[in-house]
Amino acid sequence: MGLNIAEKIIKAHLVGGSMEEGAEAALRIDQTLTQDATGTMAYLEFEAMGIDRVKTEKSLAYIDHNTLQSGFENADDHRYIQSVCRKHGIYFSRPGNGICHQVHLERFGVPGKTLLGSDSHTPTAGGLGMLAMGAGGLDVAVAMGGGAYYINMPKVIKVELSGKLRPFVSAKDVSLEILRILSVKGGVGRIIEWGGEGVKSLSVPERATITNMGAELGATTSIFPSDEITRAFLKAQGREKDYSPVFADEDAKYERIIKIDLSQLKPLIACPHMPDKVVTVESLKGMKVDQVCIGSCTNSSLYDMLKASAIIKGKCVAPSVSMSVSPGSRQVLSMLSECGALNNFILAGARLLECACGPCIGMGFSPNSGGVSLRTFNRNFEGRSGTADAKIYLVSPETAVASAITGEITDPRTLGMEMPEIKMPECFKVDDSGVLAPADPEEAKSVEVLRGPNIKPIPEGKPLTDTLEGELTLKLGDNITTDHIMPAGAKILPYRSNIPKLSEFCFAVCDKSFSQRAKEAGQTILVGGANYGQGSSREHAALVPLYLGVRAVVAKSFARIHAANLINAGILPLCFKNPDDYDKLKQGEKLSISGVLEGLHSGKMSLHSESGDIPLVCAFTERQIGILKAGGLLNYTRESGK
Ligand code: MIC
Ligand code: SF4
Repeated sequence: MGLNIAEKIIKAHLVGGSMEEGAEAALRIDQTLTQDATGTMAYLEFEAMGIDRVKTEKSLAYIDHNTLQSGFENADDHRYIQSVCRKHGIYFSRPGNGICHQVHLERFGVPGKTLLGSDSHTPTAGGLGMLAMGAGGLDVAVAMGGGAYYINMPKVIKVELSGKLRPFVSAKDVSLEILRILSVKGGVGRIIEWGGEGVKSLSVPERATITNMGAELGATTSIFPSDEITRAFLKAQGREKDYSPVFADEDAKYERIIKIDLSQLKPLIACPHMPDKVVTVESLKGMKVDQVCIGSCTNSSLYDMLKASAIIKGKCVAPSVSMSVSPGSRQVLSMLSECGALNNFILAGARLLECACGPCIGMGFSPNSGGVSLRTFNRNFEGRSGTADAKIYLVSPETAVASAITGEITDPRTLGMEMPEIKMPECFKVDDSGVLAPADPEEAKSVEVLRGPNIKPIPEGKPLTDTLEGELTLKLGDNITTDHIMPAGAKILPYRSNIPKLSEFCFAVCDKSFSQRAKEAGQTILVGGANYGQGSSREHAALVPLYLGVRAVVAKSFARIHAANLINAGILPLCFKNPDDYDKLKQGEKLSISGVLEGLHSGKMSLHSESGDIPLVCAFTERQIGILKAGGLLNYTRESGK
């Protein structure tokens, strides 16, 4: 029987486990990436493992999230990461060099290889035909040390594209269309494989926009074939040698095939506060807009910037709108500047931000109170922009610029202009001086790791006991994101390497008193709804609850990366056997879970509540049971030497 793309790459990297559906597969990881907001923790964990030099083909550390530097903390963390990289064999992408996913696509991604990144949008590199997955920092640290990465063998959905996008409709609209079809839960336990005749009309950066937002579907990853278009992109980046074809066999099997005719798509928009609340742009026509942002790892390629620049050329940003542009990389910025396209933004009155995540993670440029902000980004979770009551809408660069010009939500097809033809250069400007190579192994011995005072010890999990007791200090609803659990933003992100300080903000979006109450309770059992922990890969959303005494989370279902992070931290993720039992529990009551040690194996435990006993279920692999019993992956790795 033929194989699909995902199966082919998994098969070539399988070092343990099995490829049978639902079974655990252990994968060899060729490349890793970290960014600074998750990187400090990942490198502290790597150091704690006591390995001298990374064992991957290439590992990179990018500085792109915490770049505001309103105090010493971020700058200290950057220096720490730079020195760790030099010492342990990791390439260091300097602040200003660009957003990790954009730079990785341009300069380092290789078709057919595996990439593990401590950021949920790592699947962006799937646009190149790479099997690229997001994970918590500890999993990435283990992979850097040569350890396998474990996934539950996902089902593979194929999206078959036909036709060609019409003017003013773009790859972002394809991302939004699949979110409309599948929802933010639709990709859980699945890989999304893109194929069909329509892929031939999509460039690598357009494909990357689509694989990037597979993270919002909850998918393990998303992937395109590697074909002549991939070869042309790599050639234009001066690295045709990295090309190899990657494609599915004719008779490959899929769980399901979804068909999308690109020529039928219209400009789409995701409404507050979920990326799957998708409607047509024309249906919101005329709504007043306060802010427009172009950039983020979803839409900051040269192609996106050139399109936006060509539309705004000779026009002005409406007086009521504040518009920002953040090119995705130094390569994009420098090419925009050389060809004059940057000037169109400047003359139009847009504000130029650095090549970094910026407003996407609330690092500056927060909207006004109650403001309507149109962003070419991938997430519009409540409060993420830094303004609690802002309304964030996700759109394509075309829709963003059209709306910036008119001051209201505008379907770009109604601007009354022809879509200008975008000529992509035959060769990108290649200058890798923003990426510093590590010291050679001999020299590395004398490299000193520079630690600032903001770096505090990592909380350690406790070995599991047969009975767990805790107060239900917080009862949460469906689709709780990691931005709810551990908010980000300019004020909080500087404490990513200081868990005690970070803990003050845990769940602050839902309940400001949680942190204090959890500390007072000593031990907590949290209760959540469906898709608990969706969104980012930040392991802080597990480490901080661990620090605050959370021993278990009982929910209707979990998002993949967060469930893995909870296990790695030694916190039990358990599901209701009957989802309706969720309604029986009350915030503030005392809970206990019995039969824990046996239940890890049998998959059954019992939750004792004021309204009686509630059956719980779980399905852990032997390795996960070992991790949980040891009180987390760090303890487990130390104990077992794995
Ligand atoms: C995000 O987009 O939410 C982030 C910030 O990039 C996170 C990582 C983090 O929280 O540091 C992610 O996507 O994993
Ligand atoms: Fe950065 Fe936003 Fe992309 Fe996360 S989603 S990596 S914050 S640009």
